Amino acid sequence: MDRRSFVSMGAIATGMAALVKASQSKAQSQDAGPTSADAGQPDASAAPPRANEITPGQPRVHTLNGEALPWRIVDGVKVGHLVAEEIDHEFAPGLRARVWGYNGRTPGPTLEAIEGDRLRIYVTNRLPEPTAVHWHGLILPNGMDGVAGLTQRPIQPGETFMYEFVLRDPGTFMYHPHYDEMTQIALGMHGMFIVHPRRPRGPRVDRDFVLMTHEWKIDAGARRPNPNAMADFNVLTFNSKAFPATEPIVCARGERVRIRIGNLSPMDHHPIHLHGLNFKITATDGGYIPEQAQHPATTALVQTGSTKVIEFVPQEPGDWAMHCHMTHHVMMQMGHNAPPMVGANTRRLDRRMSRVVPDYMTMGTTGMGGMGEMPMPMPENSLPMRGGPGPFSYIDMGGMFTILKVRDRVVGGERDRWFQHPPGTVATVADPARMRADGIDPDRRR
Ligand SMILES: [Cu+2]
Repeated sequence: MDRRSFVSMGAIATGMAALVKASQSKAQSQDAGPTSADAGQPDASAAPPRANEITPGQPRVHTLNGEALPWRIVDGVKVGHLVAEEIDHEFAPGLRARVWGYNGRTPGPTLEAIEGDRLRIYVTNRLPEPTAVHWHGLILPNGMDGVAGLTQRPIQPGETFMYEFVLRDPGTFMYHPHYDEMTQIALGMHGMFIVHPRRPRGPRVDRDFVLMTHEWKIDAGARRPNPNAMADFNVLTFNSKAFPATEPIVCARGERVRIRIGNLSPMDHHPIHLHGLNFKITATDGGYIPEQAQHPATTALVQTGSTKVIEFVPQEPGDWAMHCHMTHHVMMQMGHNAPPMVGANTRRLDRRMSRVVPDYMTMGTTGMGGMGEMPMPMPENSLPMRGGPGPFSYIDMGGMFTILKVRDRVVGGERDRWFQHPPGTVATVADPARMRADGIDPDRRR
């Protein structure tokens, strides 16, 4: 390890209380939920859908930390407008960056429509370079496929293109640029595209969530992500938010819940793991999986360039973790490049360093667990290594992490409340007398 690494670790070690405090106070109040837009008209041939249903029995999707694109109905056509533009985005309190997105957000608004609908989507390019929009997974006329150079000419800055097509197949799709993909997708241009079946398919669900995974390289203090990164992504997000800014998923036990997970990360697949239940993968961006072919799982591998739809009926109430199982994907900016310090004896170094840097302490010699909550100064515009406040202590996962809140009943306000554990159901420190009674030696060393 070189001297600069020590000094930078030392600088980290002297006091980031302000940032931790800010993220704690704002953690649960970020983004007061999606503003679900009126996404069009129901199937006229069926019984009318109820409030918040898009077809009878099918709830509108809930884009966590996001929203749906509003449609205007013109002569039976659903007309929408996407504006590709640079925006100022907050990943979590303490970290903002200039990114690229659609309609002021990343991911862009969720497109939600019904099988058989005719869509007319205007795309205005307010970027400094050309773009094009590809409708990932949809089968449509070749000239509407949005591949610059191959199926259309690029949309120049300032131009507006019109895409028009009929939604042949229901499913969970995505949209993203197909021009300078490396830059534009890395900078946040992507969105989910949900096509509901006109007639119900499979068991009806009570809740239907939309979640786009992504990875970014944002050097501490930088104003923009680095779109040229190929490795060392250091900000991992659900719907472009890092925990604790990720909106929790709230549902009641016994409800059937669907989560549609997409991945347009530049380089990585994300094994998304859920605690407290098992689920079945019911569909991909290629269509529905026949029920006989669905198998139970607790982790869904969402490859880059794909969607996975999972469905489950939670039975056990609680606050359950939902996260990418790649351990670096629940870390934040500071963790990945830290020198390996576990087991190092740094007393002499600490003594010498403290002569020049008061309160100096080398970090990480007993592991990295406590580093996210350390009161340390951070470079401006950066996030701690990971994590956020929890009901028992600091939660030392951040990034691609959120909480599934399963309740007996959903009455409102659950997203801001921690689970109340029934007495006697929380793991805690063992009583030595009880250990002895159970034949366990409390003084055992090895
Ligand atoms: Cu991941």
